[in-house]
Amino acid sequence: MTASTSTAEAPAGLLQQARALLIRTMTFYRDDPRTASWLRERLERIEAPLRIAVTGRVKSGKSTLINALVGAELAPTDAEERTQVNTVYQYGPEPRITAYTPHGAAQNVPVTTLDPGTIRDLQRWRPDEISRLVIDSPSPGLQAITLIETPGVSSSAVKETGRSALAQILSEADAMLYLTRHPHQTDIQFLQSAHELEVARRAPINTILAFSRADEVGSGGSDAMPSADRVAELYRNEPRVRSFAQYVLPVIGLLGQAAATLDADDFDALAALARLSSAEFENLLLSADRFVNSTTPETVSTTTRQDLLQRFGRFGVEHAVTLITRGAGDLKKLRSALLADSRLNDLQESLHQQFVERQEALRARSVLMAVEMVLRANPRSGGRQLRGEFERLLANAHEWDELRLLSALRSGQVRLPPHEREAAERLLGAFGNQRHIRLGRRPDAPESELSNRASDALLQWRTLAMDPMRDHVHREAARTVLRSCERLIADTSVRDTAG
Ligand SMILES: Nc1nc2c(ncn2[C@@H]2O[C@H](COP(=O)(O)OP(=O)(O)O)[C@@H](O)[C@H]2O)c(=O)[nH]1
Ligand SMILES: [Mg+2]
Repeated sequence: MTASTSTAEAPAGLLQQARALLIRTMTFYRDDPRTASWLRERLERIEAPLRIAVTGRVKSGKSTLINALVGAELAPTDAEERTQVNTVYQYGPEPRITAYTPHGAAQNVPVTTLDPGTIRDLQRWRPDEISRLVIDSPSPGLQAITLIETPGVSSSAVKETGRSALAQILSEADAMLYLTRHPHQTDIQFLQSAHELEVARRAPINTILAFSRADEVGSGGSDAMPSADRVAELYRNEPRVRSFAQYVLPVIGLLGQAAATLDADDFDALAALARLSSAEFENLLLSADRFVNSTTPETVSTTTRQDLLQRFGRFGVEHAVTLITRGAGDLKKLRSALLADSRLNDLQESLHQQFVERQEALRARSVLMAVEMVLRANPRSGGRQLRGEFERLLANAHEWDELRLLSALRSGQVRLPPHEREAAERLLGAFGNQRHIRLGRRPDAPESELSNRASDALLQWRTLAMDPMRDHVHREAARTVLRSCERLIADTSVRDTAG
């Protein structure tokens, strides 16, 4: 080992090794152009924004939530849509739509602006004509992540895993946001099938489960959200869900979409509605027709009403008006209240914590998954060495164990006394990946201080890992922290020999 391989950021090691293995696999299959170019595409993706698949059954609210996350109304949210087309929303300086056939031929669809109507028309093509749409949008919400809307999960799609368009697109995503209104057998089976590959089983670190349309829980209304929170808490502790999803939370995509697309005209219209008496307002909301065609208040036109109802939904209009009457007196205040109530803020934060901050480990996972798929689909004599390297990397992917343990500590699946838990989280990299942060020291701490601290931690966690009073799960957890300590010490030895 040389000094240049010593880095303070542990996960870089795994990604670099995975990348090197991908390149060797590419070389091994160089006389098979299809496989080689498929692998080259995966290699290039390492530098592109993280790819997150938004999945769930039909009408689970995928398109609506995508709009909320992007901050613009792009995805068509037709209640009746049953598209089989995968739609990729990615950052691009100019609006652009590219349509792909199942054979990979690309066609540019000329557009100057993006709107859900155009995308909807393209999604209606037959799957043998268009299998994928790639939408380039200059929305800032897409700079760090690419969002992929998959066709709705159905029980037949679950049975066809391995061949279906859905399985295909999932194998291309680094992480998954799975939406469900009420977890159903189909959801669980689907999540199970998505974890079929060896890599996926070894690294169940890439799934967030969202209870979507949470305003509709129970009888709906003001107690919907507390109920949704309780349901999420229940599922957070459900072992079957836990083994696939690292994080569970409720979300109201419709309110999030409203918040993300709210403008000054919307605010003025909603403020005018908020000035009505509560009896008048309730009367308006009795039906969509009444709301749209009414002339009270006169300042709000039919088109505006239609537009509000379409983007906010009945619940969204009512909620926004309530927020204004309770003091959300300007556009900014209303937007932030809607963001908070929709839980879009919480979702953004968990996407950031669980996915963006862990992207090296997730990308390593995707790269190894690609290698595994190729080795499985095109077995060849002479591939044994690659297979061996693959197995070794998998066995030593300590970064994934760290992430799994962190999620388990956060969810309460593994419980440690508070002081131990904090120490474990720090050593595992929860507060930052750099060596001095993991060791709880300042950036300018001398090497001797860091190595002493690492040795102390090592001794402490070795004792805990062998403590006969602890059960298997807790000794296993302590062993994972112990491995992290060993790596923090190993770093020192590299630096010592180099210096
Ligand atoms: N009440 C409510 N309705 C929602 C919410 N999210 C989506 N919807 C509605 O549910 C229907 C399906 O939404 P869509 O986003 O198209 O679902 P998809 O089929 O999963 O893409 C649409 O009519 C949406 O307006 C939500 O959070 N609350
Ligand atoms: Mg949709």
